[in-house]
Amino acid sequence: MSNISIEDSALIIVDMQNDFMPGGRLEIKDADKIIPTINRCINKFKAKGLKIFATRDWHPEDHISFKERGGLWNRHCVKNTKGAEFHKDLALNDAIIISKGSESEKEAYSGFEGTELADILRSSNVKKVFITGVATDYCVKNTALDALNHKFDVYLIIDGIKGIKNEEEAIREMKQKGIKLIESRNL
Ligand code: VGL
Ligand code: ZN
Repeated sequence: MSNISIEDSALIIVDMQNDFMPGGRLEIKDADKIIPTINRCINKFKAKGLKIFATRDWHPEDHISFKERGGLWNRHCVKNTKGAEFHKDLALNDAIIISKGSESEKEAYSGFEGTELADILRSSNVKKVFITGVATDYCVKNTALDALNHKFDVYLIIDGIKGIKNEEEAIREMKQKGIKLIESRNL
């Protein structure tokens, strides 16, 4: 595949937080291994003066997605805790941070849910979004599908994502719905 133009694009890095990394409260196997790839993507976007967004799960202590509230997950990414911080090796510096899932009673797997992400992208004249991060089968998928709903052209950077358990199926679904797959080396 030839390199594609990223002039009207933004990079969205999903939930690269300590609790989702090996040793974290909701660890995803090998989630830290995609960091060098993501950092290379950051450099490419930065070199072109393009916007970089980093979403983060930013939950209150009693979030509805936690097991003690009948949800699916161990308590994770509680705002202002170490577990909610971005992995230290991620070269985020001037990324725009988008916090989600910060209301106790609302699930928010997508970076577009209850945030200003769509407005900022639109006012920056972004047409294409490139998505990396975790988890492929939850927040990455929901963010990517929401980006499609908001009429952006959506690319999934396939060597820059990691899933919890249904990664293949999630990728198939995204592809079938119109999301394009790209390798970071073709950026
Ligand atoms: C996520 C489970 C719970 C994710 C967030 O970032 O994919 N997964 N909260
Ligand atoms: Zn969460």
